[in-house]
Amino acid sequence: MAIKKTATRVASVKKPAGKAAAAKKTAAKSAATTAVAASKTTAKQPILVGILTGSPNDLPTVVKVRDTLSELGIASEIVVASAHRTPDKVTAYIDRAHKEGVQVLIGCAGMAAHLAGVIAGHTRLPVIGLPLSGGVVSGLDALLSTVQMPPGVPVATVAVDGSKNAAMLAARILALKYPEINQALEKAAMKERARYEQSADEALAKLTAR
Ligand code: C2R
Repeated sequence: MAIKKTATRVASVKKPAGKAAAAKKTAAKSAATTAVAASKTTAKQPILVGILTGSPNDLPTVVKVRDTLSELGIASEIVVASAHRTPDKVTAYIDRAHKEGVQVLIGCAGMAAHLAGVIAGHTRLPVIGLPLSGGVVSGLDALLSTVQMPPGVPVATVAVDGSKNAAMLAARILALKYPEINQALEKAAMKERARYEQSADEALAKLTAR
């Protein structure tokens, strides 16, 4: 599979209707709308990673997952959907992801972060959990909610706000199947090592000059 060009789709949850009754009435329609909206993009290569996040307010952190995947040549899509607020959208997306060949799912959420766990309950695909900071305990709530899954329903949980590692872990899973992604990871590791060694040399040179 060619993975040179990357593309990312972004689908968001529609704003809830003003009144609760109206919101309930449109719930099923809304779930379908999310799936259709995401499919209308011009992605040229298959989306391999689905990134779900619980709130539009999470996007500044979550977009870094997409960007890291993109640097590795992996196409992904971001969907704003919540296990608490729009559970129908979460399951509708998972169904579509299965049909369209998405291979890894990443659930990102802060506070009472049940999203990744709910995703893992609805799929056999590998699920990565990205706990997000915010709230009164700076992400510890999200970390524990994401990592403490019951036996048999694993969520591979990365650090609080660990966007880069969520992407790198997804890439490592995909690299088992796609040699191009393995090569991209090798290249990224070499680049990172060079950056690290150069910064160490510079820091030590400054100390010597003092
Ligand atoms: P708002 O900023 O929208 O009020 O959300 C979101 O990820 C966000 O970090 C506050 C926080 O609630 C989180 N959230 C969850 C879930 N849905 C939203 N933990 C979920 O389904 O687990």
